[in-house]
Formats: sequence, structure tokens, C-alpha cells
Amino acid sequence: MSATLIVAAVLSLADDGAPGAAGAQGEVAKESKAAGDLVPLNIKLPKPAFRGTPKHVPPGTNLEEPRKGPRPPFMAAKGAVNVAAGKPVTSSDNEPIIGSIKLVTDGDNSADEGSYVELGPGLQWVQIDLKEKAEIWAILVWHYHANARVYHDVVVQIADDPDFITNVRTLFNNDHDNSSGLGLGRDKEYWETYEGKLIEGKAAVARYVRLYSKGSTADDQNHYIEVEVYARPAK
Ligand SMILES: [Ca+2]
Ligand SMILES: [Ca+2]
Repeated sequence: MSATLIVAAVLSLADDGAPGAAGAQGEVAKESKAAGDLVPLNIKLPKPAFRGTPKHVPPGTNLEEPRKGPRPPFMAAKGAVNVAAGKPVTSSDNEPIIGSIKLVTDGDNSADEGSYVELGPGLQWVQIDLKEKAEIWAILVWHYHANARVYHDVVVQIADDPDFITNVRTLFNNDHDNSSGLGLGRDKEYWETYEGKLIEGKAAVARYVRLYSKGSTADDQNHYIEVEVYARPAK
């Protein structure tokens, strides 16, 4: 064995022991032995538009404790990148109040003026066509992070077809009272921040991603700044 090969083998071991591999993601790490080496996901975060979260908890919410400090690195399969950038978006609201649904996948996750689309009040969805089946490791969503707010009935589903009939799987659902009728959600509501909400894909394979929401603590409308889908081509 050449010296180069030995070095490569040692480096590969070091990758497995990268910080953040243990703990909260232990389950994923175990599952993905077959998927090969896990590496920290390379996420480009926007500038924070505000700091801290309000002390009061809005009535009728089912909030998780805000995290102290930055999100730990998320471990995903090597080669998982944002495949949603530039991909076509459709929506339950064809005539947004502000902006265009193209903003959902235009690659800009900043809270700057003009960076968000505003959909009508009540339950609305946006849907991304990844154009081919992908092995999904993480979905990151920024609804709106120019100020602190909590969106209601956030449900994230993946499917094999655009009508969400075939092989529909729910990756996240915080509709704790099933007021949106998509099933009882066990996930918590959360404050929007510049870090976005990271939803684990658990290496599920799908072509279509759909995200629901039903207004926020700020108003009844629904907003998206960006949705990123970290995935690699499905085998
Ligand atoms: Ca955007
Ligand atoms: Ca609800």
C-alpha cells in the first residue's frame, strides 16, 4: 500500500469522527453506514436580521424552546447539495399578494427587501419539482426572518407525483390540533430565525417537495424567502 493510500484511509476515518456526528443525529449516523461517509452539510446562512426572540409566548402555540447558540453541524451523505436552487415552484396561490413564487428557489435566503413572496391567508402550500428523484437529507425553510414570528401548521411532505397521491411521506408536521386536516402533528412550532428550520430527510427518495403553512403570529398570510433541499441523485 502506498503512503498516499494510507493517508487517504486515515482522512476517511477522521471524517467519520467529525464534531456533531454523535448525539442528536446518532440515529441518522447509524442508519447511513450503508450510505457511506457522513460529512457536515455546507449551509450558507444569511445575515441575521434581528437578535433574540420575544419573551412572551403567543397564545395557541405549541412552541419549542429557542436553541441557545448556533445550530450544531448537520451530518449528511457526501455529495448532498442544495438541488432545489432554480427548480420550478408551484403554489396553491397562483397570484401572490407580494413577490413571485420564483423567489422560493432563487438562491437568496436573505431577509432583504423584496426577498419574500406573500401568499394569501389561510392554508397555502408551495411545491418544488426537483426534476428527478433525489435522496433527501435535509430541507431548510425560511418563511420570513426580518422579525420574530411563528408560522402555524407547518407541514412538509414529499411524494413521487405532483398531485401528492403516490408514496406521500410527511417529514414534518406541527399542526398539533389537526386544524389543517393533514393529520395530527407531533412536531413543535418554532420561532423563525436567520438559520432557517432544518427538517431531516432521512435519506428518503422523492421528486416533489410540498410545504404547507397557515398564517403566523404576525398575520394570516403565508411567506417564503427560500427553501433549500439538500440531496444527492437517487440510486
Ligand atoms: Ca429566495
Ligand atoms: Ca393547527
